[in-house]
Amino acid sequence: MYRYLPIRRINAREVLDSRGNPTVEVEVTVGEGIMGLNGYTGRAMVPSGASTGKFEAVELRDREKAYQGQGVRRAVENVNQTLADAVVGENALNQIYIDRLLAEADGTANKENLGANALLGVSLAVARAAAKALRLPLWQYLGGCHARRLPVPMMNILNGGKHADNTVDFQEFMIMPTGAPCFREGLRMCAEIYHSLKGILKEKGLSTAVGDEGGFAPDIRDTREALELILQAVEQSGYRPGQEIGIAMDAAASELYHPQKNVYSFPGESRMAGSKIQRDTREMVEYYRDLIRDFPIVSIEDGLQEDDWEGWKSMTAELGEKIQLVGDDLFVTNVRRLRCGIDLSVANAILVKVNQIGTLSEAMEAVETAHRAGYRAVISHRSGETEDSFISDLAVAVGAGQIKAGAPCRSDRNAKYNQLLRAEEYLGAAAVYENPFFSRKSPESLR
Ligand code: 2PG
Ligand code: MG
Repeated sequence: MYRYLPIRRINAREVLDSRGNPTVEVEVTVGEGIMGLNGYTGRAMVPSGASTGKFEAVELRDREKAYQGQGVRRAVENVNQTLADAVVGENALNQIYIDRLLAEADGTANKENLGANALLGVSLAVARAAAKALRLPLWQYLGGCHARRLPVPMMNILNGGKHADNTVDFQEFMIMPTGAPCFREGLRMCAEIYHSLKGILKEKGLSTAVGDEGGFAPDIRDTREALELILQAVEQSGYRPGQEIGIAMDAAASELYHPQKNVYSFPGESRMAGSKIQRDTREMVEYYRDLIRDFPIVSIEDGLQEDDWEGWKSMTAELGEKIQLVGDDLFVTNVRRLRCGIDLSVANAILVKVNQIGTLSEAMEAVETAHRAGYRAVISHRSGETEDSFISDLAVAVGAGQIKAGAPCRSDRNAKYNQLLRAEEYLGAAAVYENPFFSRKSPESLR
């Protein structure tokens, strides 16, 4: 029988994220009985990026004195008033319709009116409340009875770029336990490698301070040195690079790009070398080609900047058969931009960040669109996170097969991994964990 689970009450508040910045937390109560009796409350917290793509949905900040302008009181008010008016009384089980109502209440394409942070808090909390009312784990509610795939972690153990104050120019260096037999073992391998890396850095007299996502942030020469240190850590932990552990990078190239000169600058590498180092688009692609030749790299995210469709096209033609090319700032979890990329044969995977688009349904639609075109989807955290582990449930629900959730350090990151441990245990023998690159086909060959 068709079931109607009305949203009874919505309440938002300002809380703190992992960087000490305010963010939106929303509680949604649903229930068929008289409010407070048969009610179920779902809660969600909104993450926040530092290297944000310019096409992302807008995060509303107060720009007042409190929190040096970073307050989200207006977004909180928008939840408590406008968005509550829009969805209270509506059926929480109809997530797509709820999300549409939220987007309509905002009325803009990029959610700048009420704020994507306001909309997302409600959208996620509605799903949580619905799952609770049905007494289902969130991943099972979102993904149904066939959801069973645990993602391979894309674990960032060395930080640079906008996420740290060191000389590493690329933002993230990640390990992927592609050869692990299950998620739990993969997580263990990554944590061991993380600790080995710490020992190696210490031994070399390098800093073991961490960046925003918990990865180490030493002052080292360049990308090659970062990759060598990681390989050393992998081997010291007793694992074979390339077989059990693959390497992924997020260049976050939009942050390095200078539109006036049409080049990518490498300020850290320049500082260490004592001379100015920059690369144009062609040189960037050649740089990646050489790195892929010399290191077991399986995935590069945002290798070029967010506006360079032509550059991306030739990078994909050159490297797309060899490795995964992930569009983050390029696609911003936006189906319109993703479709454009698919038409142009640009990239072969999308990074999915729920707050880049502002509602759960739109993020799920992005995954669906990617999969239908033979693209992969990587579910991702933001550099500013909270204890909310929604993305872990989402990764299992959509069978993404990959999750980017930072280092095994700091509870905001481990909350994601710990939730996946629970999901794997709950699934038992039904759980699936596989190398996502095992049956890799280029987008062309799939069309
Ligand atoms: C990225 C993300 C997450 P941020 O670029 O992929 O790692 O960083 O949240 O700062 O955009
Ligand atoms: Mg990125």
